[in-house]
Amino acid sequence: MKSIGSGFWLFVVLINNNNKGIVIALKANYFFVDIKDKSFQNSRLLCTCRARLKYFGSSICVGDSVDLEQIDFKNHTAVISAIHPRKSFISRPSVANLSDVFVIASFVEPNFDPDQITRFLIAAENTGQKVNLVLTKHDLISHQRSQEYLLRLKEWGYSPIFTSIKYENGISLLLEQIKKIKLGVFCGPSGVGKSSIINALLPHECIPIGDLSKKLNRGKHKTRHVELFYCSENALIADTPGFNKPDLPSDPKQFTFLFPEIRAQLVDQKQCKFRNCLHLNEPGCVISKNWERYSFYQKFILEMINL
Ligand SMILES: Nc1nc2c(ncn2[C@@H]2O[C@H](COP(=O)(O)OP(=O)(O)OP(=O)(O)O)[C@@H](O)[C@H]2O)c(=O)[nH]1
Ligand SMILES: [Mg+2]
Ligand SMILES: [Zn+2]
Repeated sequence: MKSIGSGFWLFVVLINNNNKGIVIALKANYFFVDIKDKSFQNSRLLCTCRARLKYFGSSICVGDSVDLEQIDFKNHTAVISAIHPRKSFISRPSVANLSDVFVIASFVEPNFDPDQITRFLIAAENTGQKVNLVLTKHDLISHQRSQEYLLRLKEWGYSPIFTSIKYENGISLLLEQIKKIKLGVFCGPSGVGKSSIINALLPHECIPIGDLSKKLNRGKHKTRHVELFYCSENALIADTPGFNKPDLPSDPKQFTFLFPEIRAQLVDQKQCKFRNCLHLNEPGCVISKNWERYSFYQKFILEMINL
């Protein structure tokens, strides 16, 4: 076998010297950044940042790829000196360089709310990255109801994964999927079980989980910060704080592409008469209005136009 030349080792040393890390979490005014140390092991450093370091006006966030200086591996500290260009971004929760969004909803406790979950799906689709749908608390509903949900969500254009941390349903399937990605973001309402799933996926983690407010049938906003966790050497998943109502994108023209039901109808060169058709009541519109979420689509578009 041919031996590896000295040029290769020089190249490896140069890569290791570029002091590039990934932001894992933000707490108070500090950043936790992972960087490969001299033995190529991940080393987590507590970092401050040069004053006023921003990326197109937005602050450093979890998932950002950053350059470090003044690295002190002994005391695990460093200073962030630059932010690398972002390949993708979701603004709420703020995460950079994501490759996948996992919208997490529960069948019950809190009840599946199609309007709310559609808003989460739209925000996820708006990132331009792959969107996955996970429904939790499978143990709390009958098999027959879950099959009805499966058919319904397929009509929405998604192939959901159903999970239960009680019976560990769907957990290994989800883990297999997550191991193949680069950086996935879990987002969804409070109390649906985002942190519980990460604990089930990664038994060495022990993320605090919250109770449900029985009166409101909602979570109590247990997770307060975005944080990345390793699902394999190269796959990261972000746990995020739950919230109730994601904002809609502001441009109605872009909005039409955020529904898989519309995208599926526009294949095979099928086109509406007008290029900027909003698929409301325009003449020559080829989009069928006979699908469950069309009423949400119509309502959201009118909401945007009237803003
Ligand atoms: N029965 C059942 N309960 C679950 C399941 N997954 C989570 N829970 C419960 O749901 C509650 C909320 O779980 P969390 O993991 O804290 O929810 P979260 O989505 O992280 O909530 P926030 O951090 O507030 O956004 C806890 O009481 C969990 O025990 C499940 O699969 N089945
Ligand atoms: Mg949580
Ligand atoms: Zn149309």
